[in-house]
Amino acid sequence: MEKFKMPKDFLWGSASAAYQVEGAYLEDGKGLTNWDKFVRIAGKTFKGTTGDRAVDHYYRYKEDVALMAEMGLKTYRFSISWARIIPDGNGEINEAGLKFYEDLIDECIKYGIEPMVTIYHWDLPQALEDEYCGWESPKIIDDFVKYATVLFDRFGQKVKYWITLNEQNIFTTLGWMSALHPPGKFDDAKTYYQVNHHAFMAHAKTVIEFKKRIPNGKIGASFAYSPSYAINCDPKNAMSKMEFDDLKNYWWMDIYGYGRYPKAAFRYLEKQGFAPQFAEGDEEILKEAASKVDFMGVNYYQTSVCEYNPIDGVTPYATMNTTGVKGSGQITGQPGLFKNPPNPYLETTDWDWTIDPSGLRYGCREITSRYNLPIVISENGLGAFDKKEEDGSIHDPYRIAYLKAHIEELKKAMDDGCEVLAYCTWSCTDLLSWLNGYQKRYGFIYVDRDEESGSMNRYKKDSYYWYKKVIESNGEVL
Ligand code: BGP
Repeated sequence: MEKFKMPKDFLWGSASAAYQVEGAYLEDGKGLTNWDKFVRIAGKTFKGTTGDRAVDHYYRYKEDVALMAEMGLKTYRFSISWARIIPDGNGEINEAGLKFYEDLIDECIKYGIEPMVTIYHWDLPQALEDEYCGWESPKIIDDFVKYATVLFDRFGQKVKYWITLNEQNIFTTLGWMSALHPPGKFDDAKTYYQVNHHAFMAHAKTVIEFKKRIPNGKIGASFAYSPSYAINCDPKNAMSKMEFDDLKNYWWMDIYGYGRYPKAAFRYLEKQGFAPQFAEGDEEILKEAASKVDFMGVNYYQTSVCEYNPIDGVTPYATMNTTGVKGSGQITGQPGLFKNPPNPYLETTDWDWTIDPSGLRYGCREITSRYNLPIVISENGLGAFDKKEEDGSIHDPYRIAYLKAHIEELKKAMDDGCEVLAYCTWSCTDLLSWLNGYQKRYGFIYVDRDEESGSMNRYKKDSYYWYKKVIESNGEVL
């Protein structure tokens, strides 16, 4: 057998999100978003950090894209802020907002970088929150499709790759279960599943609309996938893995891939009184969209260990490590079903995220077996403290080691037969980490700013030069 080689058109990329990089939160007619409001509630983010200025990408996008081009990036995944396009969510279109993204897209294309657009990466026009509680109302479905359609009509000829929703599982879980994201609700399971159903419908109708308008484009959702392992072969722990997968993974991926909820999880929620309500026609729409998606988008950071959790055991509500003090995060779980203890075989980051490169292969294999869909790795990366030396260099061998190990496993997955179209690291420049401030850095490019201020100047880290070689050699030199 010949040694495996990455396909020639493989999309080596990097990803960001509007709120985390752009700044300019009040410029050029942009409406306020749920995040603009949420970060102003005392105690919600690390040291009260906001994305008001973020890393100034709104003004420095040309410099950033030039740096990406020099690195050889084949694709840049970024998100569009709904409130720049339609400031109040469902009213007038703001030409200045469209113009900003058009310029960004053109800048990418100028260098041969394939733009990959995320339609929604968590920043919702606050006006929709005020008008009808945002995702809690089915009204959002048509407003979302309308917004997406504006984007398709304007950018559809230039942008081939589209992602409907970024990590629906995360923004809904943190938004309605643990109050860590807007709208900051706690333990509201009934609303949580209904909110998810609305988000699924918005995704599905958007996919269907997209295919009518841009039949040659590619579209899918990006899911925060945590593949799971049972802690051991005790049958009750094996069962806990099954419960975890149904409720935490397949609940989302089965809708994207099959257009239906996993049966046992749905039954469990029915018994609890939390199952979502369907409107007439929803079932067919979900199925139709699933038959039309082009890929499963995967944001991969870590795997989970599953162990039986007694009914009086740990809950989904626990302290999250947002400070970078190792070991300050707590174990979570679903009473009566599963809990997720640490994996004794694996290291963790300073923010207690498990480092498991082989989990990427494992997850790709699972998706391929279960859904037989191509895969876009839309995020993967290491959040770490970085230090800029006197001479402006940044030595981040830990990030290189992390990415190298993950790419090696990705290649194995592809050699196993998984069709992977793209690999986007999180992130290209340093950026705002939603709850963890600016000290948790992910980029190849260091941005000189901390929680308070900074020059915003860009500096190349060692990993920048390393990824350039990876891309140049199409993954041969790691
Ligand atoms: C994903 C999000 C990204 C990004 C990343 C890193 O969940 O899609 O927006 O933030 O995780 O997470 P964090 O910033 O919490 O370290």
